Amino acid sequence: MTNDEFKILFTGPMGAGKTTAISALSDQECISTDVLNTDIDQCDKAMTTAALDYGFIDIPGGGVRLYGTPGQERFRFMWPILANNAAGVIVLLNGEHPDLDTHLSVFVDAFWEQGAMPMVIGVGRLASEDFDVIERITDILLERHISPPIFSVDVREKDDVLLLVEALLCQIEVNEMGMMQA
Ligand SMILES: Nc1nc2c(ncn2[C@@H]2O[C@H](COP(=O)(O)OP(=O)(O)OP(=O)(O)O)[C@@H](O)[C@H]2O)c(=O)[nH]1
Ligand SMILES: [Mg+2]
Repeated sequence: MTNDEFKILFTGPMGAGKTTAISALSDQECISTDVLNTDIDQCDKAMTTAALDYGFIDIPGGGVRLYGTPGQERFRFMWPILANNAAGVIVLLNGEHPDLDTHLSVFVDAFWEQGAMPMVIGVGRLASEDFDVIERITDILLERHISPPIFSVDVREKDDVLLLVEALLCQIEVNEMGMMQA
């Protein structure tokens, strides 16, 4: 990786839209490891990521490497492997899911344990006036003394995913400037 290349990670539960988000945004053909979904009880969709997703965004003088994790906890061993050298993490959630609060806790805690890296939360499938869910997420995070930016997004929309990445890159840059001054 050059100095102007960042690796960032998309994580979150099954069906939150990690694979969709990376393919919406990538400037190169994505690498996907989706296989037939045998966890229909967890999420009713045809395919699921068994190992990782990979995409790449070109930026002047460098690029952003986009990695996606599997969502199932049984593939959790992949999370720290993929988090290695990541500059930050985007946690995607399904705002309609009944286990939203548990998903938030599981994924935020898992990646915070890797070292307090810059984080952004993207919540999908929210009605535009659904501020209660965002407030609840904010409260759960404040209990952990963290306050990452939280956005309502449609992962199928490139601009929404780009907003998440830009918010994360801003945090990464601020962190790097802080480290240079220290
Ligand atoms: N109708 C609707 N579909 C959505 C919305 N957001 C995401 N989706 C769909 O939800 C699905 C998400 O699937 P994936 O991208 O495979 O999710 P994932 O997070 O990679 O899931 P795993 O790899 O199984 O962990 C896709 O079919 C998206 O098109 C939304 O706001 N509305
Ligand atoms: Mg996937």
